[in-house]
Amino acid sequence: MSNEKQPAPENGSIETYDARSPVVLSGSDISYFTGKMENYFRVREIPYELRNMQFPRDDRVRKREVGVTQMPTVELPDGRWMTDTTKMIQWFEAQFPENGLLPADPLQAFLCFLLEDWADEWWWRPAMHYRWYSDEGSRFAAWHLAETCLSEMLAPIALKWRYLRRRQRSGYTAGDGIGEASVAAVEADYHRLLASLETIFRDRPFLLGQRPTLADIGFAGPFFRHFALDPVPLEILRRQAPSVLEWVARLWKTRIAECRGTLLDGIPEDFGSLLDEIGHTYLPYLNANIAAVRAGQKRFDVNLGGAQFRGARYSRYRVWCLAELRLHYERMPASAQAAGRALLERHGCWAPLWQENDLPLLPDQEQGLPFRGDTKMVGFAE
Ligand SMILES: N[C@@H](CCC(=O)N[C@@H](CS)C(=O)NCC(=O)O)C(=O)O
Repeated sequence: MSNEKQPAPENGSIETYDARSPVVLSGSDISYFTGKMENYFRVREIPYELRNMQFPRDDRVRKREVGVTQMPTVELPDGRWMTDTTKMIQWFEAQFPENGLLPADPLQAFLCFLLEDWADEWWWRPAMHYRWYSDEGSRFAAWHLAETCLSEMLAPIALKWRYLRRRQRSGYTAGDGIGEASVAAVEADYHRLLASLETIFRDRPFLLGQRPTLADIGFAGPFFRHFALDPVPLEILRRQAPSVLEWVARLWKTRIAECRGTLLDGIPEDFGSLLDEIGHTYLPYLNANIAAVRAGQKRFDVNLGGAQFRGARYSRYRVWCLAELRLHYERMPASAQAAGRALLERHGCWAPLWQENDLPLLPDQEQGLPFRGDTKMVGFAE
C-alpha cells in the first residue's frame, strides 16, 4: 500500500498544474488525515506519491519544515512544505478553481466547512476509540504502524507494538476523556451517525447530491482509514449502513472532472439530524474547550449529551477552528447569513456558535497555514 505512485491525469484536466510532478504526501497509509488528503487528491486528480513517515527521524524534519509534528505533510515540487489538511485543501482549491469542491451556493459552502470541521475534530475521538480500545483493533493498527512507520527503530516488534498502544491510549482515548463512563456514549454516537448517513446515501450518491463536495472529503477522514478499515467499526458499518460503506468506495473512485451530476437546491431536510448532533455535542464541547484554554486548564471535564468526559485534553487548535467557522459564516452575503441563522437556530447550533466572547487565540495563531502551523490538534506529544 505504501509508496504508491498515482498516475498523472491523462486529460490535463488541471491546466495550471504540472501533472508530471507529483506532490509528496507523507503520513501513514492507515492515518485519518492522510486518508482524507488522499481522497481529496484523487477526486481532484492531483498526482501524488504516498510515503509512510519514519519515526523519530521525520518528527525532527516536520518540526523544522512546518513547525508542528503532525501528519500528513505535503511537499510541493518546488520544495515548499505544507501542513494541515483543512488549509492545504483550501490552498489547492484556490490554485485550481475549475471543478472545485465548494458549492457555489454560499450556505451550502458554509455547511461544507461546518461538516468538514465536525468530521475532523469530533469524529477523531470515536475513531481513536474504536482503533485503540479493543485488543482486536489495537493489535491490527499497532502492528501495521510498527512495521511501516517504526521500521527504522531498533527494537523488537512486540515492544514497538506495546509502545504505540500505550501512546495512543494515553494521548487520544482513555487519556483524552474516554473513561468507562463515556465508552457507551461514544459508541452510541457512532451508531447514530451511521443511521443519519445511511438515510442520506440511500437517497443520493454524495452528501449534497450527485457530485462530491468538501463535506464528503471531510468525512473521508473518519471513514476511509478508520471506520471502514478497523475491524470493530467496519463490522458495524457493514451490517448497519451498507450504503455508507458503498459511499466510501464511491468517493475513492470518483474523479470530479468526470462528474456530470449536479448538487441539490438548498439544504436537504435530512441534514437536520447531523446539525442537531453538532448543536447538541460538538459546539458545546468546543465551548468547554475554549473555557479550559482561557483558564489555562490543560485537562477539563465536560458533560456532553448525557455522557461525562473526565480529563479531556485542551486543544488550542480547536479554539482556532471555532474562529474559522465564525469567519466562514461572516463571509456569506447577508441573505445567506439570514437563511443560515434560521437553519442553525432550528437545530440548536446558533447560540453555541457565538456563546464565547474574546476567543483565547495566540497572537497570529495559525496564520502561517498551510505552510507553517503553531499548534497541534491535541498537543500531548510536544
Ligand atoms: N489539523 C491537522 C490534524 C493532523 C493530525 O492530527 N494528524 C494526526 C495523525 S492522523 C497526527 O499527526 N497526530 C500527531 C500525534 O499523534 O502526535 C490536519 O488537518 O492535518
